[in-house]
Amino acid sequence: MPDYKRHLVTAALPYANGPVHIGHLAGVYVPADIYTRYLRQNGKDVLFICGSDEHGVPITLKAKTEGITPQDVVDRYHAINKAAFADFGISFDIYHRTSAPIHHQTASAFFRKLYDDGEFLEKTTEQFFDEANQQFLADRYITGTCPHCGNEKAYGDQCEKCGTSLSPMELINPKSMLSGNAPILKETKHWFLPLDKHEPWLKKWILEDHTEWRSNVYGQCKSWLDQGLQARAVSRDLDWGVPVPVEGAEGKVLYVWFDAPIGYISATRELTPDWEKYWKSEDSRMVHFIGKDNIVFHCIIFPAMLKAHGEYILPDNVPANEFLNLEGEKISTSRNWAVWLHEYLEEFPGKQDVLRYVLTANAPEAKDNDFTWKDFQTRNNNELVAVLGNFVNRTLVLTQKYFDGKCPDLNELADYDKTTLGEITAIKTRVEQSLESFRIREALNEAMSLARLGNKYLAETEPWKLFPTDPARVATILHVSLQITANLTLLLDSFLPFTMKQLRSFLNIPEMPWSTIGSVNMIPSGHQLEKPELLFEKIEDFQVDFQVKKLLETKKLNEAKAAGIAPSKSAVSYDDFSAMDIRIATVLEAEKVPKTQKLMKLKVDTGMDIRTVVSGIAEHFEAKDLIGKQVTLLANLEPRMIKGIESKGMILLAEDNSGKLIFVTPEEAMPNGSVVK
Ligand code: B3M
Ligand code: ZN
Repeated sequence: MPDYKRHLVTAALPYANGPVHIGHLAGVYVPADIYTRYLRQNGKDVLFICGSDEHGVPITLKAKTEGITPQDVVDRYHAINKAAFADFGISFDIYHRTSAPIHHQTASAFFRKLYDDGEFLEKTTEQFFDEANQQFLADRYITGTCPHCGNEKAYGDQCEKCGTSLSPMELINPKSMLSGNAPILKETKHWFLPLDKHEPWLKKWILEDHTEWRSNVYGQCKSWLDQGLQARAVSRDLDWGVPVPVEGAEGKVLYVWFDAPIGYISATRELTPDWEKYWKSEDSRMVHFIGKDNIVFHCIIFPAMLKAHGEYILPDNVPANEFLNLEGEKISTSRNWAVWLHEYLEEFPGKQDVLRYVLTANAPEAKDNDFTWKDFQTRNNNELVAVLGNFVNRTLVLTQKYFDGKCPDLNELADYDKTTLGEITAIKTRVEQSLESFRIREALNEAMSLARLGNKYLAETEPWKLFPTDPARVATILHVSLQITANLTLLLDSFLPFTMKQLRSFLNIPEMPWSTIGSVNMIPSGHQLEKPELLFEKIEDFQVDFQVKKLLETKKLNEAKAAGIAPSKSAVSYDDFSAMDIRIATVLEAEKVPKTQKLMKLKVDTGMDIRTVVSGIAEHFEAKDLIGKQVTLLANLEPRMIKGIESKGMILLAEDNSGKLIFVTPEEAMPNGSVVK
């Protein structure tokens, strides 16, 4: 890369409509954090920018289902997600939010400049409108059948099944998410960004000048550009968002995908008065880390906006990851099919680096990948514990044992020692090459190769066998092993920041710059080490079995939900249950209650008494069919007056999800008054 003076690393702004999960971490935040930490290790001037995306229909829909305001929704999830990222060591310089006044102001001014410069088209078009709610139906307010794959639950902006981006008009059988009704068409005015006008330079910029972009990113851009770009609406008829700063635009806000990427700019403004240096000078380099569903917005639409504005730099690279699945299925917030970060931390306290490691080692860089708990356990036990942890622990424990925790002298170097130490620089170069071309999982594998090398070195030199006969040789072996360990703290720092910090404290060494790697004198002879502890511990079968069981329960619950089965109620005490007096009784007489649709008056023999019960079953049964029937009765329910009749007790019925009712009747005739328990 040319020598840039400063770096702007952005990570996609997650919608503040739910908590973040492992898919988010693996797709965007862990790789972005690794890359940024690497730049910082190299002494680069870098800003790492992120925040909550707080506008858009996902937020207002969530508010509506919960009966709270959109601001309540974003306040809640902004706080949760900000904390979750901090807990996992995602080292943002700022985690901002798009509901902040400085963002509204920045986005508004940006729009206004494009408007004043004549960069928009103004068009009146017909849009779907919900008459019952008197509201236009933007984006996710509308669902229908996807014209490409037949998915009946496609949204107005995208089909999540086949990934196609859609416009509401393309949906077959469109329905309002608000009323469930078919919408009508109504005219409304909006502003459009004429992407077709930008197509020629975008083609050159991406297809010719950025052939180094990842093939998934390049390929998606090429397919958009080959199809020909069209003008895109950048405003919506909604009441939540940044108001369109134009006279006569009441009730209209900026499209969320217009304001959200400007969120990177407003966050930088909030962070530093020097923000323009990062955004507006050619010797700054901008990199966007995103998920694959955001490619078009970051590679085509936002660059077109930036270019139209005229003062800003464009991204130099957009490393987009594919998706991470969980145990073979797409991660889904609504189906609760996810590993939530806050839950992970409760169940695996202190093991942030294990998750960072597994998500990086298995990162969905070139294709969708699967996270399984078995793989999580295997990677922890076979790689972190058995390779990295084992090498470091043996080195530190043997140094304590033989040399009182002081780095021993380097005596004569054998060829094997020299080739082993010589490998460090080669590994450093390979890690650099991988990181600089955003092959993060490959970089981790390269960095780990030094731990594997160290492990092999100890296994082959066997210092524990030599000590009685050749302590000078053991001193050299441990000296070499300590230099390898010190180099590991640098190579792995961006991947496993918590563990490497801990390891530095065991080694009693400060943070050092990346350029130190390869030095074989990071720990001088005689340097006093601290008492070590284990860096990693084994993950046992019961721990992963518990996680898998939790997912199976989720699956069962989702199936029940899909089948329309009522959700379970909260637990009651045994005493509450046994307080209910449930009896077998026989119907003696039955008649419909006059002037009602549903009510049936029954006279029943409970064995204890003959009593009247009013039951809402008249639409389901004929009175004459009930005489002589044995039923189950909640006998001690407080009596109630229903249509002037005193009803004592309640007859129990089973109801399926279509509303069909049947009596709960004993399998064989039972004496009236028999207790059900
Ligand atoms: N909030 C979409 C998403 O979370 C969107 C990203 C905005 S980045 C400017 O996938
Ligand atoms: Zn589809």
